[in-house]
Amino acid sequence: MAEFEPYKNNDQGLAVQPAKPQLKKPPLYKVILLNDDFTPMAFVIDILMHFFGMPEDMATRVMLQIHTQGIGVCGTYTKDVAETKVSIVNEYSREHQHPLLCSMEEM
Ligand code: TYC
Repeated sequence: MAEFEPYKNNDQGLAVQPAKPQLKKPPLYKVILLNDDFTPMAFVIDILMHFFGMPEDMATRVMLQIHTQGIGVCGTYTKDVAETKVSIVNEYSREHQHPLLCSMEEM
């Protein structure tokens, strides 16, 4: 067998294709809120500010959009983060006896 010689071209004429990067970007998920007839508007604004980091004016606009169109996006996150937001928001709403529904969708 041929000896391996450091500092020499040891590929014996073989063409070697460089490996493609194996990392794909993780899929993103939209966290959404659904409209209902009972949750107070102020409660929804509070959720958008405190769990989704929106300033009050943006939280108010998003709440009104959900109120008029039925659904709205609170943010986009990786799967684990989206799942955590959904369960924290739903738990918080139940604790306060509101029927507000938070859910997620793959983008
Ligand atoms: N429709 C509710 C009301 O009139 C307000 C509301 C907004 C509820 C957004 C849920 O995701 C929601 N009090």
